[in-house]
Order: sequence, then C-alpha cells, then structure tokens
Amino acid sequence: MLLCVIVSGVISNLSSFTPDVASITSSIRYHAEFTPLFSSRSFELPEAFFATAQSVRDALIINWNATYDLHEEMNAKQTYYLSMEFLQGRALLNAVGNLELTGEYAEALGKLGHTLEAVASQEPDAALGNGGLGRLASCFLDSLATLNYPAWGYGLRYKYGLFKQILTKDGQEEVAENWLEIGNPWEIVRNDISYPVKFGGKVVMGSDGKSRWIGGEDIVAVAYDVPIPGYKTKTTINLRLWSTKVPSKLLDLNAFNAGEHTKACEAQANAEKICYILYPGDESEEGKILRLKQQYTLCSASLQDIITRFERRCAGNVKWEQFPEKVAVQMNDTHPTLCIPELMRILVDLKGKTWEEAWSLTQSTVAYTNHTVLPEALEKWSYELMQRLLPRHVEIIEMIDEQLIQDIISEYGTSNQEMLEKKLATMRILENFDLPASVADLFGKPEETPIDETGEKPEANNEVAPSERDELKGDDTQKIKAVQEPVLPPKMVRMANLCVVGGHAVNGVAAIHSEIVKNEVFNDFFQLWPEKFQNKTNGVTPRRWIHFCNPDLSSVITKWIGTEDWVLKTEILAELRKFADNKDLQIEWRAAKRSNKIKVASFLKEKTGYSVNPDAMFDIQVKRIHEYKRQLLNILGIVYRYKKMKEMTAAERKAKFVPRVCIFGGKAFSTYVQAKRIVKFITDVGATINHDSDIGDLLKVVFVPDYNVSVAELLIPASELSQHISTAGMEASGTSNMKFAMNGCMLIGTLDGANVEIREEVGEDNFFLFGAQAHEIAGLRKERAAGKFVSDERFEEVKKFVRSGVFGYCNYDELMGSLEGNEGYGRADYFLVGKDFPSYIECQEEVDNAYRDQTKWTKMSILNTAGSYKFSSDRTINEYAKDIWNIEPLELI
Ligand code: T68
Repeated sequence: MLLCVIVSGVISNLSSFTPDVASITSSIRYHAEFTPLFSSRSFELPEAFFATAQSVRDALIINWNATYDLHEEMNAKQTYYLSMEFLQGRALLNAVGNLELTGEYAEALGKLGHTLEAVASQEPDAALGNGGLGRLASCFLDSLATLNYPAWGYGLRYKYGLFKQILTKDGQEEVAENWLEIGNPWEIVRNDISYPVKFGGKVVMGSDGKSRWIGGEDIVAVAYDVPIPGYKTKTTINLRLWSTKVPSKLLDLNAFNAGEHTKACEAQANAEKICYILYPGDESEEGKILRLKQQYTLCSASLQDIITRFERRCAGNVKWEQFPEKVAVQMNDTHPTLCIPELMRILVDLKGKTWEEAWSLTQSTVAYTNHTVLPEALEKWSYELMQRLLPRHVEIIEMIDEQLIQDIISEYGTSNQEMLEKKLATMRILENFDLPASVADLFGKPEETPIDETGEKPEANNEVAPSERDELKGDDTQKIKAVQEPVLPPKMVRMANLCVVGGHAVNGVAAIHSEIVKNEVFNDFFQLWPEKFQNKTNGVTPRRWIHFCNPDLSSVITKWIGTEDWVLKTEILAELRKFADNKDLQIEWRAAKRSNKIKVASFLKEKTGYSVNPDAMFDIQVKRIHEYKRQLLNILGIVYRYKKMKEMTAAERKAKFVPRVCIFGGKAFSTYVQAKRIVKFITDVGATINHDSDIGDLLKVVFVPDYNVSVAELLIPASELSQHISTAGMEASGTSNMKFAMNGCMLIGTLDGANVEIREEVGEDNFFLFGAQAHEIAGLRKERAAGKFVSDERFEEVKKFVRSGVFGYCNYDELMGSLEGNEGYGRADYFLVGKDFPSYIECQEEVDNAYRDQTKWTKMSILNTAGSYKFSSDRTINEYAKDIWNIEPLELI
C-alpha cells in the first residue's frame, strides 16, 4: 500500500501533543516519512510498527521529562532497582494501554490501512532476561510507575537477549536473538551520559594515605534510556540500560595507520563484548570473566550515576549523611552484589569518607532480594579471578569479612570454640580461608593449613582440582605433579553472604520461601540479625497479565463488577465471588475463555502443525525447563494416561477421560543436558500420541517452541488447568501461577512457593493439591538413600512402558535412570518424581471429574480470578516501598 501525503502530519510542538485520532494519525504519518530507515512511499507492516512506536514514544517522552523534572525539583528519596535482567516483552500495546490511547491508535491505524494487533505483532520481544527473576523486575517497573513512586531501573543493554529456541528431531537448538536488528524505537541513546569502568590493574597507596586503583583496562558505559509509563498516570519512569564501548582516547590510531587493523580494534571489541549477550555460559574461564565484568559494569556505572544525581540535587551542599535518605538501592538477587564494595570504594577512596561512615551509609542504602534456595545457585566467585579483575574490591571485601568475624566473636565469645568455628565456616564471606591474623590467636590451636613434604604450605588451588585441570590440558607431567600436591579447596567469595552482611534488609519472595531463607539458608545470620529478614510475596502486573492480554475476560469482569477500577485496585476483584454461581456470568465467562482457546488453537496449528480441539481442556505448563520444576512428572503422567487409554475400548476411554490438550513451553539452558533430554522426550511423546488414531482428540501433547512473554500473553488467557508441580521447598515463589489464577485458570500444584498463598486466597476447594510437603523432603531423600523407598507399581509401569520403545529409544535410559537408584544427587530421583507420582495421577483424576461438571468448573474458575487480588505487583511494591525503601509516591498533576 502507498502512503502518498504524509508531510502534513509534522508535529511542530511536542508539548502540545493531543491524543485525538487526527493528531495520532498525523504523527504516525510523520514518523513514517522521517524515520530514515524507511521509504516514504511504502507503509507496510514493519514500517507501520516503527512509525507507530515512534509516535507513542513522543507521548511518553513528554511525560518522562515531566516526571524527571518533578523528581529533580522535589528531591524526594528515590529507589533504584538494579537487575542483570529485565524481561520486558513487547512494549507497544502496553504503552498505548497505559496511556489509555488503545482505541485512538486502533482507529488511526485503521485509517492508514492496518490493525493495531497486526502492527503490534511486528515488535520483537525484548528478552533481556531468563525467566521469573527478569519478568518480576519488569512487573515491578510497571507498578512503580503506576503507583507514582520515584524510582528507576538499572540494567544492561545486551545486544543479544535470551536465545531463540528451535525444536528439531534432535531436541532443542539455540539461535542468537538479534532483537535490535531492525532498531529499537523505545530507547534513547544518551551519549551525554557515560561513566568510566575499570578492570584489572593494581592498588597503590597515594601520598595522602588513600588507596588508588590504577592501570588495567578502561572502558566506558553509555546510557540507553527506556521510558516506562504507568497506567492512568502521567508518571513515566526510566529504565537505564548500560552499553559498553572503549574510551575514544584508547582507539589505537598508530596501529590503524600502520595497517594493523585487528590490533587497533581489539580494545573496542573487548569493551563491546561485555554487553554482547545475556548470561554467557559461565562454565569456561572466559565466560566467568565476562559475567563478572557484566556484573561490575552494572554496579559501577549505576552507582556513579546515582551519586552524580545525588550530588547535583544537593546543589553544592553535599551532606553524605543524607545519602540513605535520598537513595535506596535494591539488589535483584546476588548478581549486583558488587554494589556493596563499589559504594564503599567510591565513598572511602573518592569521597574521603572514613571506613565507618562509608559502611553505615552503604548498609542503610542497599537491600537484597533472594530468589533461590538451591545451594548450587547461590553465587560464589573465585577469589583469584576477582582479585585479578577487581583488586581494590577484594581488599574491601577482606575488610568486611574481618569485621564480620569480629562481630561474630563479640556476639558468641570464644568459650565454645567448636560452635564458633562452625559459625565462621558458614557465615564468612571468604570461603576456605585461614583466619586473619587479628583473630587467629583467639583460637587455641595453630592454623589448619596442611604442610607438605617440603615443609612449606602449598598455595591454595583457586580453580578446578588439578586432576580436572590437567585433563583439560592433556599434560602428563602436570598430572604426576598433581598427584603429589595436597589439594586445597578453592578460595571463593560468597556473594549471598556479602549481601546479607552489607544490606539492611534481606527478603524472600513468598511466605514459605522467606521461612526457608530464615530457618535454613541464612539461619546463622537470622539468629544474629533477625530484624533484617522480611518476606515480600511476589506479584505480577494486572495491566499486562489480565487487562491487556485478556480483553474479553476483562470486559466481563468490568461489566459484572460495574467498574474498571479493579485494574488498579485488584482487591475489588473479590466482588466477583458474589456472582460465582450466576448462570449469565458463567455463560459470558466460558465464552471469553473459549474465544481465547480458539486463538491458541490456530497459533498451535501455525507453529507446530498440530490441530487441537478448542473444546478439550487446555492444560498448560510453561516455565524454564528444570528438573526441580518437574516437567518430567507432568509428561510421565501423560504417558500413564495414554497407556491406560490404549488398554481400553473406545467407549471406555471416552467415559473415563476428559479430552485434554497438554501444552508445554519453556527453554532449557544451553548446557543443561538433562533439561534438554526432557524437551526431546516431551516432543517425542507428542509425536506418537498426536498421530495415534485410537486416541484422536482425547489427548494431544504440544510443545510450543520459543516460549517468551508474548507467547505467555496468548496462552495464559486460554488456560483451564496449569501445572506448578515443583518438589516442595524448591521453587522460591513462581509468578506464572499468579498470572494463571488471575485469568481464571485452576492450578494443580504442590505446597511450594506462592502456591501456598494462592491456595489460601482462592480456597482449598479451588486448587488441586498433591505431593509431599517441604518439611518432609529431607527425610524422604534420606529414606531413599538408605534404600527404603518403595516405588508405586504405577510408576514402575510407566517407566517400563517408556523403555519399551513406544516413543523411540533416544536418551530415555538416562532420563528413566535418573529416577532410579539411591546413590545421590543427579541420579536417584533427587526431585522425588517417583514419590509424588501416585498422588499426582490421583489428583489428575480429580481434575477430570471436576471438569465434567462445567457449572462447577466455571465457578471454580471465577473464584480463582476473584481470589487472585493479592498477587498484584502493586501490592508487592507498596510493601517494599514502606518496609524496605521508605519512599513515598510523588504524582504529577
Ligand atoms: C526465579 N528465579 C525463581 N532466576 O525460580 C522463581 N538465576 O521461583 C521466582 O518466582 C522468580 O525468580 C522471581 O522471584 C529466577 O528466575 C533466574 O532467572 C536466574 C538467572 C540468572 C542466574 C540465576
């Protein structure tokens, strides 16, 4: 289609932007002509998206500038949410929705020959995150803006976000996701805002007695700003993402002139590499270096920026004691832990504060959120690597560690040395270190470092054990030497301990998780500083996760409650309870669900080729593929169902089973072999069942490729049953469980993470519960290890069926084998699939029975939406604001 006259739409004065259809149309036309990327003669879909987004961005920038000016003028306390991940998804529909301009943009685009939906579907997902942690950060930004809090997000602008997942006959393959390829209309590059960041070098003592960090590699972090609009408010906050480049003075012109182009560009390439990719595989040394550089870049650039703003707002009268009254820094998990030594470094080395002053300011400013209790996921860095990259920070961390030792000794005394040693061993920030000289003599025995035959203390091994290292090198002489050397465990820096020590608050993300944090993971710290520990149950934004992604259901809710205010005040949703039995509401409720299911059916057909019946129950499990999330339990349940169906006559199966479409989605980390086997197994099971003519529409198994935020926005509104079936105690919270419940979906789940609270809110009768409880898990594992576990015959039957080759043979031995034996982690069913299998399949029978009674099922569905009000991220953010950040809303009028 041709767009002939577009110059008429030039907006001469942006501050007079009025959101009527005519000016929106002009503004879209203007951008279609003046966005250099496109020809003015064509206005096809990709251009239409770009021009529309630019037009929306104009509106956002007006509010964004006004919000900034207000914050600057009022100089109120501001929160900075530091996160290595923001899983934003698409921005267009969210922005026009939050600006309440959806109708206007739809009409304007209609005049230009497009639909808003088609235009919006052109936008690539901004996937700068792996899963729940990153998506939570994005929901928090939406709530912070909506609730008018002075707040910013800080992150990294990865060139490549989370990989694109392709499913082949061999399972998952990963392809780089170049989300910036066509340009990003939402970001504003701030070449005027950049900070130096240093790696390596050394620390010297200046003549003033201050430490100076000199030499090493210098790079620059440049700000890219993304406006984040609130819903029904002018407040538009900022997500500042850092990109890295080499300082221009370091471009090696001489090498360039001498024709050594590769050498000349080396520094540039090294600097840019830092923001190349989200979560580089950190199994190799190179990968570790890159990840640590990413973390430090985020912390250093953000803190320099925060401090610059603080100083500017002090208008020439900087009172450092006011810093915590103006600034709150929230660390999203341990990834931004380096904030703590970096803030100390800036305050002590650059701003002339004493250690004690700096420590008090740092502690009162930063706080830490824990998102996992899996011991292997608690971040630790090699001391040697950290010393190489960040020598001054390591000195600071050593001082914090020494101070912590003193605190522990003054709390517990030295009379019970065994207890004290235990405390120090678990609580110290530095792992596998001797005690510092200042306290070593308090202990009545010499340091424990073993002495080798030469009478000398061996150097600690900071990396892999020699045998592994030498295997990598393939060097025999090294191997012989390695056998003779005593192996010391590697010296490590425990980031979580540093967070707990350096922050004033530590929170878990669901009630049960926060109890585990207090009573298990950080119990020694909890005993020492109980006042630091809090719970902040996660939430999700009701704007994106119901109002915008499920307009049909939203209209039904608004009609029955009589107001749209529930989008901001989700507690109003509870009023739906009054109408849960109302036949008319039930009819409208089911119609909304059905229309969403029809959309998903055509999406599945397009993406996978499988046809599914929209009248079957849509049963969904979408999340990262991980053994603890137990996609294996789900698929084995399906296999069991299939086997039973095959053993029956057609009439028997029809009477016994409700037709189901079982939908899976999620990505396995590229080096997580077992998770990838699970993906392959699910697709193989689907390939067999979906082509079995005996089964027909009674059972379909579909793995949706490349699950992301946009796919979630489509699937969740269509869901009727969703699975949250982690081994109890292992899922910190989960957040998709909240999104499903909001959209009237029943949950089948264990008593884990936020499931516990969801069940409390929606009512026990409206939640399908099964499985062992968190407090039983350790005992059950011990029992297994002692060979006392008696496997249910149905579980044995299902494994045997898989092994019989119905689904092909590839890798299933490893998968089934991991569910057997009793010899330890990784094998021996560590995640207790076998233990929970009987109660799971019995619970699934209850689900079938409940679904047969559609009146009852619809009532349960309504009660899930009605009971989901607690899980709005607005509630969560208000709690953080009050209990951790001490900030107040500031509204533009
Ligand atoms: C998730 N964690 C929790 N981590 O698993 C989930 N980790 O229970 C919780 O609801 C959610 O956080 C929000 O609190 C993650 O998503 C990661 O993605 C991650 C990424 C890098 C390194 C470690």
